[in-house]
Amino acid sequence: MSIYIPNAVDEQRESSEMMDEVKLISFLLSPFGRKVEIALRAKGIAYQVVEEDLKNKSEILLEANPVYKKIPVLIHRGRSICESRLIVEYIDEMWPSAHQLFPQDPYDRYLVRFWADFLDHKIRGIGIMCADQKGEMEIVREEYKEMWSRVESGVGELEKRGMVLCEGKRQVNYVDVVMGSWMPWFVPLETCGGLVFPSLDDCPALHRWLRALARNTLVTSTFPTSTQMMDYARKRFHLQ
Ligand SMILES: N[C@@H](CCC(=O)N[C@@H](CS)C(=O)NCC(=O)O)C(=O)O
Repeated sequence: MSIYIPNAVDEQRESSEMMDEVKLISFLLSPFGRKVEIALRAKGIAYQVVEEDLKNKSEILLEANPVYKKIPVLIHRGRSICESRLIVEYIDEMWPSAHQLFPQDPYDRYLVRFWADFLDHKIRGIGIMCADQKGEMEIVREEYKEMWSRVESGVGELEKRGMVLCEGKRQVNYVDVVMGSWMPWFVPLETCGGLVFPSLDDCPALHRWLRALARNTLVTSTFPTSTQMMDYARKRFHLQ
């Protein structure tokens, strides 16, 4: 179990709502769990992580998420909240006085949800196909390339509307939370899965975005070490 306490707790937010106990059932290498951690840190909320053994699921997890039996699960005020993107929405709405992850405008809200769904579904799907050698690898590699070119075309608009992180900024937005959660997987997808990440020339906006995220300690402080990541990835890709 580990406990995260933000460095600077904003005095205005040091109210009883902020002192509510927040527990997160998670797993260090999970992009879905990481998404919730980035969101909690971005909002400055103290929380406790209960690390789950996914090979031997605990009674706590099975009771907290009887439908999917998956991590992450957020426990707050004695209730469990499941599904990472829904948890992030809950966090943003539950602590409205802290930095807002979602934009206010309905079209902007739609846009960030659209790209968050796209990233989660595509990267997860491609990762599983790659790790479990499902399907023709040449097709999977093409799909990976196509996915990033779609993201490249979407980032431009998100950038213009101020909805993705720029160099030097600390406050992250909803799509940053989602993209940040997947970042530790990009190297293993190349080294273990044989996928090729697009070059700076092919996807300049994507590279700009990732560079800003990689320099943001709020995001990177949730990352596993590269040894932890690679050890896990080798097992997941059946390489040892
Ligand atoms: N859609 C879920 C996906 C969560 C998920 O796939 N969690 C994995 C860990 S990365 C899990 O708990 N796997 C255990 C299992 O499938 O039995 C979310 O966004 O929270």
